[in-house]
Amino acid sequence: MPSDIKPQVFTLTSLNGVRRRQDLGQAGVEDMIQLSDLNEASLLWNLKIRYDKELIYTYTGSILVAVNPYKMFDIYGLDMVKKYEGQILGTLPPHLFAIGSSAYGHMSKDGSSPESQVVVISGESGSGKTESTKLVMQYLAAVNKSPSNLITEQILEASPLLESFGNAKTVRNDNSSRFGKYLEVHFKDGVIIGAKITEYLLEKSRIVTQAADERNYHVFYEMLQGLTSETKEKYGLLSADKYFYLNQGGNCEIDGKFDGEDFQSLLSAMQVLGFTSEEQDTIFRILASVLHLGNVYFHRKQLKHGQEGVEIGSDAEIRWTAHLLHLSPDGIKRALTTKTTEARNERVVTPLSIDQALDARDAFAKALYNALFSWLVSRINQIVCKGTKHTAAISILDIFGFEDFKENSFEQLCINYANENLQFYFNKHIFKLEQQEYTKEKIEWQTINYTDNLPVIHLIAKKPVGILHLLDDESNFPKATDLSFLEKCHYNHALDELYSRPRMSSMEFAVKHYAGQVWYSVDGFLDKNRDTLRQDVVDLLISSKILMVSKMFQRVRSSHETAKTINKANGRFVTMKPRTPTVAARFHDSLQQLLESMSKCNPWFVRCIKPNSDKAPMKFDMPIVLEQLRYTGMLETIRIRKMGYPVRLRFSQFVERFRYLLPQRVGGLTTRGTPYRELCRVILSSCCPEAETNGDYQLGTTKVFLREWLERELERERARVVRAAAVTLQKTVRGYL
Ligand code: AOV
Ligand code: MG
Repeated sequence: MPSDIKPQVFTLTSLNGVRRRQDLGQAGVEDMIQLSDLNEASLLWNLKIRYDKELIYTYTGSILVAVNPYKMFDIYGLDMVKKYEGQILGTLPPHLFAIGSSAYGHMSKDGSSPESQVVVISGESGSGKTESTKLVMQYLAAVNKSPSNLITEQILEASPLLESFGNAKTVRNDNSSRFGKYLEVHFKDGVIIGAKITEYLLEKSRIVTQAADERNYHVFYEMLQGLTSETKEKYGLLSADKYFYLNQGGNCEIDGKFDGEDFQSLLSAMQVLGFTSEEQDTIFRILASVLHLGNVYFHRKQLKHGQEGVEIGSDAEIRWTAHLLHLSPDGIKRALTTKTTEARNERVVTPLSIDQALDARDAFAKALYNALFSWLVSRINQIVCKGTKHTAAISILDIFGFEDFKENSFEQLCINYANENLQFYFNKHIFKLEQQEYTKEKIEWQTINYTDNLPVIHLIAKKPVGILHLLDDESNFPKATDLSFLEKCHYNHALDELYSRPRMSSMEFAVKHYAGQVWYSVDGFLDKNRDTLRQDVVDLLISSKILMVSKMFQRVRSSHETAKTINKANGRFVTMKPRTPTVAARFHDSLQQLLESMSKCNPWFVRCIKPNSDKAPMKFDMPIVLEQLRYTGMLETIRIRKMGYPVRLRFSQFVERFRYLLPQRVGGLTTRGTPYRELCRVILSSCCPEAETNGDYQLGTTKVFLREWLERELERERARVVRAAAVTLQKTVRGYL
């Protein structure tokens, strides 16, 4: 729970009062739109009753609410896959597999062209997004009847592999995703034929620093536990506590995680994905080099002309890095102690101060790890993204959840900004588009209000003075500092009630996010956003005799070069100074692209809830859950799903799908020539006469609007009629034979 959110005054008497009004039974209600008393207490109480009965899933219409049990239940086996396969959502108890099954069913609905689906999984850090993503993927893999199992196996193995490299222990979550992931699973004729992974903003600072009680990326610890002593010797490796980049959190182990065993799983994942032994060797060489670099230290050194420089205190680490990456040791030394720049075709070498040298060392290590991570993602894509054209896709979005630490930096601002966008996407689908459609189609409707978070998105990213734009302006201005950036923020947003400045003169600002207020410390914002990698360092790494390393940095160089702009001025081409886009600009663009691809899909929402802040199994902390229900707008969501008409079909589409339910003659007329709108009414009133009196559907100007239960009823009836017709046909055919 965000630290600034005070536990609400919350008494059980109010809960008991609710219980007396509506009897929720032994196991609560499966779908919260069945709650007759719509208030916070009743939905909280319902989730609690269910959670205590180990029922972690609950519906709000077709939206799945999942409360993290922090304990594995035996509910994800093949028997469950079979049980949920092909079932209409809501027929069986709420489950993640029902979401998988519905997404699959909607993608390949017969009679219509396949439509891509997206499963959007949201929730704060530690609420269960990554676990849910893997379970949905497992479901899709299990029902998919692919002729080759290898590709599905490879897609499945890609998740734990990327987790090793992109997840780490934080104080919120022992397996926290430090990158965002959009997994697109490609289908052709209902069968998995490939996949594509897009990654978003791996947290780089973790490679060189970790807060107390946190760790670096899992893979380092797994490698050190799992490699044989001979192999470790080959890479010059010791135990984790010996490395500065691994021991800053104070504890190199995680309760209940077995790094050595996980290393074996990592190796077998690489095997399944078909990584060659050279590739594996290079991966370990890079990881080992990062660790060696982290132990490099410097001494101050007096140079000629009174200049101050540094010399390296630990030659052994330099030699190991050079040996492992096939680089020149002098080249590495030069890169860590001096800076080479080119001005008017002249090379200028400047000595670094001790702080600059430490920064250069860290930048080197971060560049290596980050390039390795990008390489991994593109290598996996090369393997699983086959050339065959797919007809539709089911995508699963699993990003880093909203977070608020004791100290928050640039990374948290980006993470929380991504979550704001996700919340906006949810609101847009559930409230905005929905109600716009009602108005457009002129159906009777009383507007339901919700908290629109667009003002926060504007505060962070709107041109020209959104916080990230001010940051970009300052980043492109050599004399700017973190303080000048902060002053610009204070100046431009002083009157915005979503923005706060500190009472003392600390280097902070706060943003009131949808999920609570977060204070950001601006120290390091400019450097992190510029994220410049010196050209001489890139050149050095390109000179590596290991082709894979050299190629990784050729890619880095070419991404810098594409950023060069050529301007036509006075009839002449002028090459502008290359300007690499900042981290914020790239992240913003990639988020826009993500939202753009998601907008082409039919969405399914999973709202993960974190039940306590102690990572403790089966502990349901009421104020913590209530806070999440509040900020995700759960009450309003239930209200709109209860009163609204989330299912809508064009009249013709509806008649096409449910024509089997049409009585032969309509009021003495044949169906031919009757308008589609009228046919819809006939089908609905003959099938579900009570639906009309209850207002469970409405006919708009071009579409029919249904409550979810009614669609379910119609689908069931349709399946029954189709089945009966098939049986009759079979009998007739047999009669002829
Ligand atoms: P997150 O993805 O939402 O956080 P995870 O999916 O990593 O959260 O879940 C955190 C931990 O909760 C897992 O490591 C499991 O121990 C446990 N857990 C989650 N879902 C289940 C489940 N369905 N059954 C059993 N245990 C579960 V972050 O990535 O930090 O935002 O950036
Ligand atoms: Mg995660």
